[in-house]
Amino acid sequence: MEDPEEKLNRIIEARMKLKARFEEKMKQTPSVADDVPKGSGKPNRHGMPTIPIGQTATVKWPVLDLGYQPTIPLDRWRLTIDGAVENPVRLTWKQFMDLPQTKDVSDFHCVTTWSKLNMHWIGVSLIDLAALVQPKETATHVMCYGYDTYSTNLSLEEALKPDVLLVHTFEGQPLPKEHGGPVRMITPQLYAWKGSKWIKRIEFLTADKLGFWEDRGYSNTAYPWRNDRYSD
Ligand SMILES: Nc1nc2c(c(=O)[nH]1)N[C@H]1C(S)=C(S)[C@@H](COP(=O)(O)O)O[C@H]1N2
Ligand SMILES: [Mo]
Repeated sequence: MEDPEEKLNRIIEARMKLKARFEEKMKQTPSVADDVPKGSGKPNRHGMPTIPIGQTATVKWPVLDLGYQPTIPLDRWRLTIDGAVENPVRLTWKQFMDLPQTKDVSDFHCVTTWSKLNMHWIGVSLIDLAALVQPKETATHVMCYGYDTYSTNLSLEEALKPDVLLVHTFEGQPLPKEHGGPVRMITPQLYAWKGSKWIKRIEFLTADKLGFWEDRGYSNTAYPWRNDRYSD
C-alpha cells in the first residue's frame, strides 16, 4: 500500500497543477470578474455583497428535495468519481475520511430567495478529489449525481474553486439526513441547487450537459450576484 505521506504529497502536487491549469478561467468567472456585483451588505470574503440581489437572510434552514430522502448507512456509502479521468475511484467512507479535510465557513444562497449565512462546514474539497482522480486534459465539466436520482452540472472553473466542498459535518455535528447527509456538495458562489445532497457520483465530462433543474428551466450558470435564476 502507498505510504500515507507520499499519497498526501501526491494529492497536494496534483492540486497545485489543477489550480494552475484553471487559474485564468477562474479569474474570468462572474464572482471574480464582475465590477459591480448586484446585492447589499458589506463585502464577503470574496468581495461580493453579503446578500445577493433578491435574497433575504434566514436563520432557519429550509429543506428542499424531490420528495424523497434516501437513507445511506455509512458501511454501504460509496462515492464514485469517474468519466474523463486518469484514475477513476470508488471510495468507501473510510477512504473518503482519510483524505485531507477542509474546514470552512460560507454562505448558502437558495434560488427560492433565502440565504443562510456563516455556515461552518468540514469536508473534502472537490479540487482534492479531482487531484486524486486526475481529470484528463479534455475534461471541462462535471455532473454530480445524488442517491435520490438528482443531478446537477458545473463547469470545472466553478467546481474547482476552493470553497466547493463535499461536506459531512455542519456546526460540529454529522450533516443531518434531510440536508443531504452523510455527504453533500456545497457551492457557496452559486445557487445552492448546484450542490447535490446525498452525493453518490461525480462524472467528469468533456462537454457540458444539463442536470435535473438545468433541464427544467433553471439557469445553467446560477450566479447569485447577477440574479441569474432561470434560463431565458
Ligand atoms: N440530491 C439532491 N440534491 C439537491 C436537491 C435535491 O432535490 N436532491 N435540491 C437542491 C436544491 S433546489 C437546493 S435549494 C438545495 C437545498 O438544500 P437544503 O435542503 O439542505 O436546504 O439542495 C440542492 N441539492
Ligand atoms: Mo433550490
